[in-house]
Amino acid sequence: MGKTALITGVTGQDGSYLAELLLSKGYTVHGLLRRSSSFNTERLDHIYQGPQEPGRTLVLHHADLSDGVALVNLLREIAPDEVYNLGAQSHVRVSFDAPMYTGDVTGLGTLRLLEAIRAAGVDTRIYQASSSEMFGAAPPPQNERTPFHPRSPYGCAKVYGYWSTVNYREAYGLFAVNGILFNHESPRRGETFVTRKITRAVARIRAGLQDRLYLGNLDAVRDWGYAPEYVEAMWLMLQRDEPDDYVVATGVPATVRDFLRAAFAAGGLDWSEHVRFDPKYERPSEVDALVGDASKARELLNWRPEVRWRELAELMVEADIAALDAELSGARVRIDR
Ligand code: NDP
Ligand code: GDR
Repeated sequence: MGKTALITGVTGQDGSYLAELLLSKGYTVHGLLRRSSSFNTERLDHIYQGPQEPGRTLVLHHADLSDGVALVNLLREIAPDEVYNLGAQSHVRVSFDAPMYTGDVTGLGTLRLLEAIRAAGVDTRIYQASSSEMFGAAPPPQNERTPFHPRSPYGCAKVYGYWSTVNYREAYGLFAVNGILFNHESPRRGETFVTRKITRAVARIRAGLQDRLYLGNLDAVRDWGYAPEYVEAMWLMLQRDEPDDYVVATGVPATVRDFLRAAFAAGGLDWSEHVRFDPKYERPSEVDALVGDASKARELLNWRPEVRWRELAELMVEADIAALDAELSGARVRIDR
């Protein structure tokens, strides 16, 4: 019998890649789907299995991280071997506009899930999607021993989730781990995160659908990796004999301007002709530089990233150009890469 996993945030960038990975390993995957007035399963379309399909291995359930009782019921029903908590209000800029909501879903939501595991009495391992945003103002390189200094409501909520996860490990002996992941991107990245905003704009400018791209701070330094490689690290953490916390990063820094230049060049464009500044995209308090030291993950998980930021920019531009071409020619757009 294959294992069973529950993924919160299954409809997001990471959730879709993780679902694919677990299905390829023979898991039955259950995903938490939040109610939306429009379809929100686009990233799962290529692996979707309808409710009438016999013996299906991908099952979606309506629930929400703000609804603790629904989480207990779901855990009782599924009794998963592994839980991956990827659900969150994950946009840093938006967290300044909706701080309470972000605290509730991203912070307290983690505690609700941990408590639901206890209340349901299921024997499960849990992965918590912690973030390099917890380091905030702490200077790079950051590793598992770097003190946290979050700079946004999102970062604060993730610190709460991090320590709740550690606390449930220490207090109740739960196999609970934190993956402290640095920025990771892909053609499935949400359109309002800076990398995807840029690569999508490159495709649209080339096609004559847009001329200007408005951005905020171009000096921020980030450590961008490739999402499909990062979900492998999540899985590896839950296969260890002992629960622990790991930084996952490439260790290679680049500024937003570097990424911008590379992405526009990949599309045969000069970024300075199209990009304009809009203070709307600045944050009240910015995280200047995040560069991870993932030596622990390399040594203990044998995890190594292959794709670096420049190649990432190129592959994302290529994917956005292909998706737009398909859209303009009326073909159904697939996002199965
Ligand atoms: P996305 O924003 O792409 O996905 C977030 C997921 O959370 C979506 O499935 C979303 O559902 C779901 N969600 C939002 N609110 C709720 C709620 N109230 N209840 C249940 N589910 C909810 O994020 P990523 O895939 O990029 O990231 C996955 C996780 O990893 C997040 O927790 C993020 O904070 C964290 N992280 C991400 C990093 C990155 O660089 N990508 C780095 C470090 C940490 P819907 O589709 O309906 O909106
Ligand atoms: P981040 O990612 O805040 O690092 O959080 P994002 O892509 O939003 O910003 C990266 C940097 O780019 C600057 N920036 C802009 N950002 C956006 N979104 N839009 C703009 O127009 C723009 N112009 C400049 C930002 O100021 C910032 O410095 C991501 C999320 O996935 C989190 O959930 C995750 O935890 C962290 O990565 C690690």
